[in-house]
Amino acid sequence: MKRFSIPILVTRPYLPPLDNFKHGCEEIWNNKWLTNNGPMLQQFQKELSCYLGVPETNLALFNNGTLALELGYYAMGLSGEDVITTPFTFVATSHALKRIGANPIFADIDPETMCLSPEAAEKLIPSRTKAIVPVHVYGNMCDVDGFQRLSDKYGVKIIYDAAHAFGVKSVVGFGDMAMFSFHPTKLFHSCEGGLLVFNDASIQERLFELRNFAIRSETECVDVGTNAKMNEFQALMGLECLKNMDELLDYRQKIYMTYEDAFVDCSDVKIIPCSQNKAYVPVLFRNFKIRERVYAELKEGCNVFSRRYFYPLLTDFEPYSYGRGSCPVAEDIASRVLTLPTYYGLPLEDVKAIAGNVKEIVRNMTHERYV
Ligand code: T4K
Repeated sequence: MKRFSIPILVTRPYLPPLDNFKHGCEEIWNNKWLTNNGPMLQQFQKELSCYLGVPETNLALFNNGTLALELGYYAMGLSGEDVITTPFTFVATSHALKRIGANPIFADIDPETMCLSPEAAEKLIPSRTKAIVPVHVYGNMCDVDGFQRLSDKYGVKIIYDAAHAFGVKSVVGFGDMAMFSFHPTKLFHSCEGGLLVFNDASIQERLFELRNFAIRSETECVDVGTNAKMNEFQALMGLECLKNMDELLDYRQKIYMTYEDAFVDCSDVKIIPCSQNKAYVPVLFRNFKIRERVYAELKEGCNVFSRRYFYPLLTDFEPYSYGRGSCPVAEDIASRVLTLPTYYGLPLEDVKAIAGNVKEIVRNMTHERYV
């Protein structure tokens, strides 16, 4: 097995050429404008509008994805309401609901896409359900038609947590709202950041107010808003990363294909099909014991830091106190999944070696009759 001399982390952020960033900093210096809707932020919003093909009136930027979600939920009137979501996601999806006083209700996932299943969600729609929050997990697109059908039938709002899906152009425009995270662990980032895209342009003003304490004018504060403003350095980082989006996507594709080729002859490691952006490389093992052993041996023996995204399930976390057995598919997947390192610049030779290590660990376990 190959032991790497420096740790291989599950992800590393892309960093644009330093000179470009410095050049942008000079502009910020000249402007003497650091945050509060500055020129870099406005430029970033413009470029995102072009990139996504969404009018500028239907976008709002925030200092991170979690606050973007929180304010998006709030602006959609979800406080105090029941909202159906998936347990197979990062805690931010449901924390943001809890923080505005909404009540997350967890439904099971689809075993192919790993996204919330519309059929499972429909079974839980009681009269009080106001919205559904599906997550495009790993960038895989949810059954958007299925959710649209639920929206039409029951009048529920659909808000997509698209934190992983920037670069998957086909997800844009579905539901009432979608949130993209620009955290550095994502394939595209702005140091920290979040973007809301929404159908109803009339809520943009409300979101702009909410991210700035809900201050409307020098003498008016109209709600309990917060500080969720993206600053100028974040916007600059976003602008510089956006210039390289095609290359970033291309490289992820190459990494994914390298893993795929490596696992083609290994029935004990199933690589999960992922959509265009290849934001993650999730693989499934036969059972929990194998997954845990691979995770530990990669770390201790190979200096490779994979992650168990998303284990434990949200339903296992203290603030949610949800019984086991309510989402059997999600419970099964969470116990067997592992996400392998992928990021711009990770040498393909290293990818082959990581895959080789995974296969060897699994093979050794099989020989030990450990499983
Ligand atoms: N919804 C979903 C479905 C999400 O997945 C997320 C975030 C959100 C909402 C909320 O969006 P944000 O508020 O974050 O914009 C990470 C990220 O912190 C989190 O953004 C992400 N999802 C989640 C899936 O993963 P951790 O706790 O795994 O991060 P951490 O610090 O362990 O970093 C992972 C690896 O990346 C480490 O090996 C170190 C490396 N790393 C990290 C950073 C920040 C670097 O090399 N450089 C860096 O700057 O949560």
